[in-house]
Amino acid sequence: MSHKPVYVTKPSLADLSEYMKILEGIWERGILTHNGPLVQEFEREVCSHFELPGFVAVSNGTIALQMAIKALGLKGEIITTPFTWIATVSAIKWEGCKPVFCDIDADTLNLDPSKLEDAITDQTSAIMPVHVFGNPCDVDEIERIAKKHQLKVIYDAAHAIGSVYKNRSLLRYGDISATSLHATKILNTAEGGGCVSNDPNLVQKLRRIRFFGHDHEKEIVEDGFNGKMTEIHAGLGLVNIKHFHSVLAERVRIYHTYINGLKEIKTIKFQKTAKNSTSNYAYFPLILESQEKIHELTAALENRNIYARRYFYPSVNRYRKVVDYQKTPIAESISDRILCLPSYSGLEDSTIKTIIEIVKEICCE
Ligand code: T4K
Repeated sequence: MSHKPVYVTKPSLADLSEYMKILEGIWERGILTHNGPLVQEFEREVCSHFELPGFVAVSNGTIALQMAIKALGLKGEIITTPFTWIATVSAIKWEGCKPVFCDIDADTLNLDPSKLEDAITDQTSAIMPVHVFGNPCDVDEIERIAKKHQLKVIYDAAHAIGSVYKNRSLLRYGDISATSLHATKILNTAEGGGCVSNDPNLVQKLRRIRFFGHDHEKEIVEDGFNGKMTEIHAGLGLVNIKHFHSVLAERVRIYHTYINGLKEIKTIKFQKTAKNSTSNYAYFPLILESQEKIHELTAALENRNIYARRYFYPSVNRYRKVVDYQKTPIAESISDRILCLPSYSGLEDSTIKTIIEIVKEICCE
C-alpha cells in the first residue's frame, strides 16, 4: 500500500514565496475586494495568456453560469447535457429557467448536436453545452443550430481553460463562456471563476451584475448580485497563471502515459477528441464495460490508497430531488461506467505505472 493517499487531483500551486510577496502588497494596501488592483491585473493576465477579448473574474464557476444567464436575460427552457456536474443545472434553476436535457455523444461525452433540434420548443431561449473534461464540443454545429433557431449559447467551460478549438481559446466561443477556477481545476484561485464574451457591452453588463448592479457612480442600474472575486483569490491566480504552461504540459504527459499503458485493453474506451479540437486533458476518464467493473476497479485502487472519482455519477437527469426525470440513455449508461483516474502536476510515473497495472488486472480478466 502507498504511504500517502493518491487523490483524483491536487491543486497546482506556485511556490509559497511567490504568493507571500503578493500577500504583502495586499496587507500594505488594505484593499481586499471590490474590483481591486489584483483582480484587474488577473483579468488582464487571463486575457493576454489565453488571447481573450474580455474576462470578468468572479467568485466561483456556478455564479459565472448564473451571471451569464442573467446577462443574456434568458427565460423559459435552456437545453443542456445531463452528463455534467450538478452546478450546470442548479445555475439554470436558480435563474428561474427550466433545464431540458439533450443526450450526449458516446465518444466525445459532449452534448450531441444531432439530437439538439428535437429538444427545441417555442419556450427554448438558449443552449448550454458543457466542454466535458476540457474536450471541446462541436462548436460549429451548435452555433449553426443556435443561429437557425435564434437561440443564445452559453458554454459551461468550467473544465476548459487551456483547451483550443480551431487554433483559438475554446473560451472565445458562444455568447458567453463561463469557466471555473476551483482548487480542482487546471488553473485555480482556490474558489473562483469567470465569464468570457466577445461583446464589450456584455462584458460591461457582467461587471455590473457582479457588483450588485452598480454603475461607476454606484447607482443601481442593473438587477445584480454579489459575484466578486477577492484580492486574495486574484493574487493566487496571478502566481498560478505564470506556471500554467508547465501545468498543461504535465497533463498532456500524464494523458499519453496512461493511453500508452492502457490502449491495448479491448474492454476500455477513452474519451475522443473531435477534429479541430485540442483538449487540456484536465481529467483522465476511462469508460468500462459495466458498473460492476467500476466497483471492482475502484475497490482495487482504494486497496492501494488510490482514490479515483466517478465524474459524473449519476447523470444529472437522475437527481430527482432537483429535476423531473427526462430519459437520456447514452448519458445514463456512460455515467454508470465511467471513472476518472488521478491526473495532476507532480503525479509520479511510478504511481501511474501502479494504476495502469491495477486497471490491467481488473479489465483484462
Ligand atoms: N460546471 C461543471 C461542468 C463543473 O464541473 C463545475 C464544478 C461547475 C460547473 C461549477 O464550478 P464551481 O462553482 O465549483 O467553481 C469538484 C469541485 O468542487 C467542482 O468545482 C467541480 N466542478 C467538480 C467536478 O468537482 P469534488 O466533489 O470532486 O471535490 P473534492 O473535495 O472531492 O475534491 C476532489 C479531490 O481533489 C480530493 O479528493 C482531494 C483534492 N483536493 C480538493 C480540494 C477541494 C485537494 O487536494 N485540495 C482541495 O482544496 O468537487
